[in-house]
Amino acid sequence: MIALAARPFEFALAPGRAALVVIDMQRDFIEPGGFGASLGNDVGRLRPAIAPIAALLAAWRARGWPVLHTRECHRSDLADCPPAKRERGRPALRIGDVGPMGRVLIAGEPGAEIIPELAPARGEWVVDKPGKGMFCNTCLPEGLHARLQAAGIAQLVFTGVTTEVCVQTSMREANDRGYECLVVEDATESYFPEYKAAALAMITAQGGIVGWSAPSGALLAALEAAAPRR
Ligand code: TIU
Repeated sequence: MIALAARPFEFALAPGRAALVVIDMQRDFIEPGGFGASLGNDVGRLRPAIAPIAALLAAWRARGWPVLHTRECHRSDLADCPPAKRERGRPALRIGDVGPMGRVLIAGEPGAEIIPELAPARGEWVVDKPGKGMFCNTCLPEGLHARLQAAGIAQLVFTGVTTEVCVQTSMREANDRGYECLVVEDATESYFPEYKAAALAMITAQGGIVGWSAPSGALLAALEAAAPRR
């Protein structure tokens, strides 16, 4: 176990059994003209998470540890997109409409791709999810939980966007399935700094009711000290 100073108290990271989870670092959320922008958001606010996530990806890859990327996206026929989700917020562009990066939030379109800075490497898991949470109707028929269990993964280290929407939803789903969850404070961002702060506070409140949090610097330093690169 690797001891990591975290909130609300120390996190014991299990080498090789902790997957790095990168939530929805897609062009549709981070670049102008995509889904995030269509909801009226300032997409530039998410960019500070990119460099810390890249550093964590390098650390996980150097040790041969599991990495899982998610993408929020839908089938081209929208069969997996509830009408209530498509209409929500009266966006300028709805899911499935044609925008500057192709059809908004549709699998295979340029906007649904992960940004090039954080492109998945060969062998890494890429999970397409129709909802905000990573366990909702993913990796069917057996489901994501069964696949993670089969791979011996017991802990999930969360990064990505946005903190209070897809990161927090996925972390809560994972916590209820028995995973020990850590969110990396500077490797996640929100369009709303106050919602990011509130999400991190509510995750770690009550003795870590949903999980732990720590900055990437502390995590990377703990790994360097305790787990040599391959
Ligand atoms: N709108 C917003 O903050 N987030 C999402 O719709 N999806 C994710 O968080 N990935």
